[in-house]
Amino acid sequence: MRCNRVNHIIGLLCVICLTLQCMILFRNWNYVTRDRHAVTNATISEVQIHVIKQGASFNDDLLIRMSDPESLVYSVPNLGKRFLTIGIPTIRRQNNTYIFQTLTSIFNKTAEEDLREIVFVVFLADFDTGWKTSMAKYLYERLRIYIERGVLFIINAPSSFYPKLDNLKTTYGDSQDKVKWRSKQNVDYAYLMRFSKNLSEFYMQLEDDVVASDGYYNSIKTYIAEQKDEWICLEFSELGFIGKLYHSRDLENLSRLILLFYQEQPVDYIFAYFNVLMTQASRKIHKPTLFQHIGIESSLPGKIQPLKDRFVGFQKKKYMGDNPPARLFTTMKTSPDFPVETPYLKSPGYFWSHDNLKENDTVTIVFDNPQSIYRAVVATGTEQYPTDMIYNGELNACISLDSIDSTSAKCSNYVTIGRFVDGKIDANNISSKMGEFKIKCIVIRVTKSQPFWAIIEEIAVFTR
Ligand SMILES: *[C@@H]1O[C@H](CO)[C@@H](O)[C@H](O)[C@H]1NC(C)=O
Ligand SMILES: *[C@@H]1O[C@H](CO)[C@@H](O)[C@H](O)[C@H]1NC(C)=O
Ligand SMILES: *[C@@H]1O[C@H](CO)[C@@H](O)[C@H](O)[C@H]1NC(C)=O
Ligand SMILES: *[C@@H]1O[C@H](CO)[C@@H](O)[C@H](O)[C@H]1NC(C)=O
Ligand SMILES: *[C@@H]1O[C@H](CO)[C@@H](O)[C@H](O)[C@H]1NC(C)=O
Ligand SMILES: *[C@@H]1O[C@H](CO)[C@@H](O)[C@H](O)[C@H]1NC(C)=O
Ligand SMILES: CC(=O)N[C@H]1CO[C@H](CO)[C@@H](O)[C@@H]1O
Repeated sequence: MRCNRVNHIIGLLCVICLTLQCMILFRNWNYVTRDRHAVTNATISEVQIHVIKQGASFNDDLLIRMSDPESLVYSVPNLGKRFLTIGIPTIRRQNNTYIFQTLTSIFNKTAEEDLREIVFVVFLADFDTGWKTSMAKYLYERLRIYIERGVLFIINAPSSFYPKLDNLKTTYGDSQDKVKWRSKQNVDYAYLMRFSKNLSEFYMQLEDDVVASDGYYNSIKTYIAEQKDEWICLEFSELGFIGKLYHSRDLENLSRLILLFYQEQPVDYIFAYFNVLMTQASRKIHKPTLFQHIGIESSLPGKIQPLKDRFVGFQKKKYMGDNPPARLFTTMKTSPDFPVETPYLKSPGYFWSHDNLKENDTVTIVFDNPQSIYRAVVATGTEQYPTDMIYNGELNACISLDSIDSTSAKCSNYVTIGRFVDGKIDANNISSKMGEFKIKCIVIRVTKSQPFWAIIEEIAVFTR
């Protein structure tokens, strides 16, 4: 009896095991076929490329086919493999459209001869066929010359490429709406990358609401050529997934990783993980960055996004002090991208306090050797962010250094040599105030808290 029951239980276990195994097998099979499916359908891009090779002409026929959601939009003559593909996904926004402005800005900044080395792929990634059709028409009418020359591709994706976008896992405490938005965005990127993987040697991701800076293409080429070590990703914007450049040979794998975690992670995390997985440990950001956000309205309905890329357009230093060797410290919050030393250096760049300023926050400059100084200038705010100033603060020249370690320094016995007026201190005649004493440190001190951050663009010290 007992034996029988044991057998019975074992039998039951076996059935359960088999079922489980089947389920796993089925899941895998399902996964594989789905993936295969995606890959086969992604070879629609190859169909596209095939059409390109046939040198399809541009007529209303293509426009009409556009209204078929499964078809691709405008094909172009094949110009052979190019140097750079710039991929731009775009979807419908409630009130604004930036894509046209983005494209005209970029075309305007691209020299005629460079257009032969670049291909732009605009991916109409909305599910709304009506919008896609009218947007394709709109772009075609205005940018026809680029389309016909094979510089601009306008594509869309078959809806079958998209995995499920409902009842997604919610991660990072995001709402279901936001998870859906960012998951779809992931799939958009994956599609665009697969489409683009064989068009050129390099691929750069852009958004539909950016403007390019002058000479962006030469800066990109130069930065690529300057790389001595192996690299995976070069960045030309510090924001989100803008201005990230890859070898096209890595696109297939990156696209897979994005699809694998499309529910769990926003794309700006996935790309960072990809770089690390591919053993690029630190970010390689070209400064100044080359692309500036213009979009205030995010493509997530109702979300306003006044974020600007703070590296764009670093100005040359104005005052160019003697700036003897020194170490700089601050009590303000810093980020690795905007170190406190930057305003003291001769090269362009600035210090951006990553937080509000509190009373008695300081930036301390400790000279390696005591100095005789006749003038000191501190300029805050920038041409682009003129209001990001220090509003209330003073500049003190100290003759004693009490303590110093790797993170902070304490100076004392000071004379106040200037106060901020309109975000600037220009202290002259310092020598007359200091007499025979040499200066060990100068300290910028905030005298009144302000509920927003500040930028220090330049610190210039003139010595006798
Ligand atoms: C860019 O725009 C400026 C001002 O409208 C114009 O003068 C210039 O010729 C344009 N350049 C190109 C390459 O389109
Ligand atoms: C990629 O492009 C090269 C040259 O243009 C071509 O020989 C190759 O077949 C293409 N591969 C795919 C997968 O389309
Ligand atoms: C990436 O993709 C290529 C080509 O499909 C493959 O050979 C390679 O092993 C993949 N993995 C990595 C880590 O590059
Ligand atoms: C879009 O416009 C409508 C009507 O003018 C307005 O109610 C809505 O707030 C706007 N949405 C955004 C994101 O600006
Ligand atoms: C700032 O420093 C001054 C002078 O040392 C002191 O009187 C004041 O209480 C300090 N304020 C804060 C908020 O710590
Ligand atoms: C600097 O000091 C000298 C002599 O003390 C004086 O003549 C001159 O006016 C001062 N300049 C300024 C800008 O304060
Ligand atoms: C839209 C589309 O082409 N879908 C196809 C994707 O690939 C599978 C398998 O080859 C086809 O059955 C679909 O029709």
